[in-house]
Amino acid sequence: MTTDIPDILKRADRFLIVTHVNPDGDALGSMLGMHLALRDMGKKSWAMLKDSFPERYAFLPGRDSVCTSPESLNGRPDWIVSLDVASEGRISADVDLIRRTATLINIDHHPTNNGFGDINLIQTEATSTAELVFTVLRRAGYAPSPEVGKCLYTGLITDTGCFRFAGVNSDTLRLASDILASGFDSYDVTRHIYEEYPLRRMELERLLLERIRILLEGRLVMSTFYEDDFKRLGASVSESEDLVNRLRENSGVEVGVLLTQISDEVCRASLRSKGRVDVARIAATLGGGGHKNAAGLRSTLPLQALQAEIVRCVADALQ
Ligand SMILES: [Mn+2]
Repeated sequence: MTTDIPDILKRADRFLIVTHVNPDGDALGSMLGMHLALRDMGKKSWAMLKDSFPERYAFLPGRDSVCTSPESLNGRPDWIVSLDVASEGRISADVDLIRRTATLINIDHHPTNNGFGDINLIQTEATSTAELVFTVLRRAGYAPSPEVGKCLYTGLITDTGCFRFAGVNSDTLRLASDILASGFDSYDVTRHIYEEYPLRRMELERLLLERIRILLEGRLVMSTFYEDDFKRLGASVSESEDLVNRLRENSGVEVGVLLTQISDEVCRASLRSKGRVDVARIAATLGGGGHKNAAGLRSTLPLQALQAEIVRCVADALQ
């Protein structure tokens, strides 16, 4: 069996495309970009997502063709393509049954990815999984439609903070240029992502700033959301997705941490750094993962205990 991914995309048929729980722009853009491209190539392709599709990315082409459960697939995939997923348990789809007969291709850029696929393409230098999707599609002889371009561009700009985050280099911009050449309006993408927030997001931002705690002599900034905030504002946790970046914007701050109490039992923490602190390592010690400058975790520790653990880890890392 060949393990050359472009060759498989070219020759094989019947693909199921999946991504990670709590999907972000790279997850959704990569999934839909791959899915629509395979359909353009005349393949049978399904995209499956158990999470509800975030409103912020509802403009993405192909969103209406996303299935939510294996029962709704009208056929059996031979291949599962997992995109932007760091570990198998984080796939947002019930793939266990399909996995028994299908081959799993794992395409990702998280350094914590353990290579859980039967075939793995893990490139940690890539700033987004969307770039890897674009590259394998191009090697398979596919030139992106404007719809596919839009999806992949979404992944690229959201994972790089519009080309702002660490790791952006000439390859990133070259790929962005090639993706834009597919012929869609780039402002149509950025406007939907950054200038169409519901007003309730501003309320979330107000709470975020009201509750900041400046710790470790200004090198760590934390804030907290509670389950009740989302209920009261009619917002979803995913709408607070990138507010954590606000916490590391000030001079002297090395790490920003946003804690979210999702339920009585589960807290989520998003960690961002902008220098020497490797937050992926901190997240990993608490059961999560991610990148050096952006990581996350879910924990069953009580909020106060989780917060204390994180402060201790950041203090250690700053030593
Ligand atoms: Mn990503």
